[in-house]
Amino acid sequence: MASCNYSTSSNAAVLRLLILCIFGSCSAGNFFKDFDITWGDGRAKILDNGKLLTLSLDKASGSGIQSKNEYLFGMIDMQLKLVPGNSAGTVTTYYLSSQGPTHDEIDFEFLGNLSGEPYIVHTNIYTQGKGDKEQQFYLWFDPTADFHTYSILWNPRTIIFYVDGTPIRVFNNLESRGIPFPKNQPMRVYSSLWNADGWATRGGLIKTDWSGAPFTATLRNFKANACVWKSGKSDCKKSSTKPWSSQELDSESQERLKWVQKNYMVYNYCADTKRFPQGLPQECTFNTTSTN
Ligand SMILES: *[C@@H]1O[C@H](CO)[C@@H](O)[C@H](O)[C@H]1NC(C)=O
Ligand SMILES: CC(=O)N[C@H]1CO[C@H](CO)[C@@H](O)[C@@H]1O
Repeated sequence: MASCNYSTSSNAAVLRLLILCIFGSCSAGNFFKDFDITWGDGRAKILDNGKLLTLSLDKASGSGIQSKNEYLFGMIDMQLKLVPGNSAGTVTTYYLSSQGPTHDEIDFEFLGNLSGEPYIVHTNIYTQGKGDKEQQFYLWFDPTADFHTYSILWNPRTIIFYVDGTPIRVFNNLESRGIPFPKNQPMRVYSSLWNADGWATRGGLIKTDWSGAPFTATLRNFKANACVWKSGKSDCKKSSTKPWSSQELDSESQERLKWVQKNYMVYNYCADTKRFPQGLPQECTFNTTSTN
């Protein structure tokens, strides 16, 4: 990230950030600096000098934010602590998206559940306006008990979804085989909490229990090791290679990915032959672990 203009009142905090920035790890996200609250009429709140952000949902409305910057490629991290207790019917989102009818999008959506029942992490990728590439996972921990890091690696070769550094999904660039890949449209980072009880929990069978409202999800430590798109161009120099810009899965990560896909995958569009009676989408013929 290019600059560090924190609007905090504490001199000590400013000094600490300045030192962090000078030594090259200017990564302490500040929601005042990095995000705009875009909807929800006061239901999204930035707290603790910009270190925390809460999204809330009640019967009248949810809430949402979007990043001030647009990015074209990067490693984007956010820590989230999801709606605790009975979160059935609620959806917390964290995603990248460009705009318009042929937009690109890389989605994490967290589908709530009854108390003690597992959340589902729903992922999808849109290229040029077309999605239909859902994969869903359970988590190997309770995502409401603490913060966990959800990351999107996006470079010209691949998109990798990570949970606490463990890859859960890979979508490789297969343009050479005629499959579109998001790589020309800069995207913003979005997050929101909204009611989706028409489909979210057990396919819509379980409705939101509004007696538990307001529902709250908390975000912190946004980090964009990313190329910022400004006035029609990227602030990353072609020649400078960032670690994430060519990152792919090493063999250890591939093993982790296989472990997740074997033990925690709930749904894979590439296995849904009923949904695609004319044949699975083309990218599914290349495998979803190593090559896709
Ligand atoms: C909610 O819990 C039920 C029962 O364990 C499970 O079948 C479902 O996949 C869980 N998650 C969602 C989002 O429905
Ligand atoms: C995760 C995944 O989609 N794996 C598939 C890889 O390809 C083999 C053979 O086509 C499938 O059986 C797996 O399901």
